Amino acid sequence: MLTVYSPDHIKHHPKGELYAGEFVTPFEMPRRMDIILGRLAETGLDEVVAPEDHGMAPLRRIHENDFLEFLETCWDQWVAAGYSHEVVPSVWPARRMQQHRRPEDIDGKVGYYSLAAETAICSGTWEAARASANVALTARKAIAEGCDSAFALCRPPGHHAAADLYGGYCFLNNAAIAAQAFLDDGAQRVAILDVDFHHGNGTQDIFFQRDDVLFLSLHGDPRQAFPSFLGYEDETGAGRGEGFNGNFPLPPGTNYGEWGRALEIACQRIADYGPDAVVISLGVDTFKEDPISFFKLESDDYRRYGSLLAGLNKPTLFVMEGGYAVEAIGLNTVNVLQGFLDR
Ligand code: Q9C
Ligand code: ZN
Repeated sequence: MLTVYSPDHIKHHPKGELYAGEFVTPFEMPRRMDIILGRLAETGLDEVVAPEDHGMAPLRRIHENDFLEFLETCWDQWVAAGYSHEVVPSVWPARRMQQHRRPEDIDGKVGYYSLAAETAICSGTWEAARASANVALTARKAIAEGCDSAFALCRPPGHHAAADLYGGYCFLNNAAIAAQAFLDDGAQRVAILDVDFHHGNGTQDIFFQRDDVLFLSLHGDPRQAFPSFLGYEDETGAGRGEGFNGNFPLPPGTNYGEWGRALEIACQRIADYGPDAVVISLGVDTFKEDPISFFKLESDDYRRYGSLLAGLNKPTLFVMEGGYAVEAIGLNTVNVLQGFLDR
């Protein structure tokens, strides 16, 4: 399986993440990529290529222009305001405030475009986010040109980013951008299956009113886990999108037995939908040793569900999302790909 990877991810290297009331070394760190690349090499899955630049047009298909301009200029505006540390939001349009006012100062703008405070922006964040989207688009193109599957080794991840919101370590929604590119290239229907521990709130929001993308997500119940305010079972889509969104919120301690049953239901729904391509938002923060999550998957389970995904028998794009048990992230991620290739 072809892997697409860009070393430009390293340009996003915030020093701090606001966690439990203090700034800690971010869980979403550059080293994650080194461990995955190492495991790909060890297993002989070492066909790794650099992305092509796909320009701004495919990003504009998913994200608002003003949001893209904000991401591009945020760091410079922050510095121009006299700030020298990383960009961290501190104010939001809360209930009964004016949701649609556009503040002019950078603190106001950061609050307007963010959904959480853990994700710091540094000088190279925009370049890294763009490279990550190009990784997804290049892997997508490899499938359009005949590959059965491809692995977009994206960093930063994307599934929490909405059309005009960043947060949860995400800036551009790589999976959504790739799914839209499949459609713009002639696909009639695309399914996105999000197996990251966290609900893919951004992807859900982007496609909620559409029937040309089926979005399904297995995740920690939002009653108990980030992103806390989306990912409930009753979110089934709206308008012509009614019935084309599916959430599987699962409780603390969920192991492969329960998780795998939800996955089988999700796979059946995808088979019934009959998509031209499947995009997997591949997070391995479902692992039992993940430091910020509460599922109990073991390393062998990743192989098992990789083969389940192969059973869909569709062109499949894997897009890297989360996974913070860094020493095990290579084994677990590549196990999914190996399980898929072994059938
Ligand atoms: N107490 C992704 O996996 N913080 N993002 C959670 C837990 C944010 C995860 C705090 C987690 C974001 C792509
Ligand atoms: Zn996650």
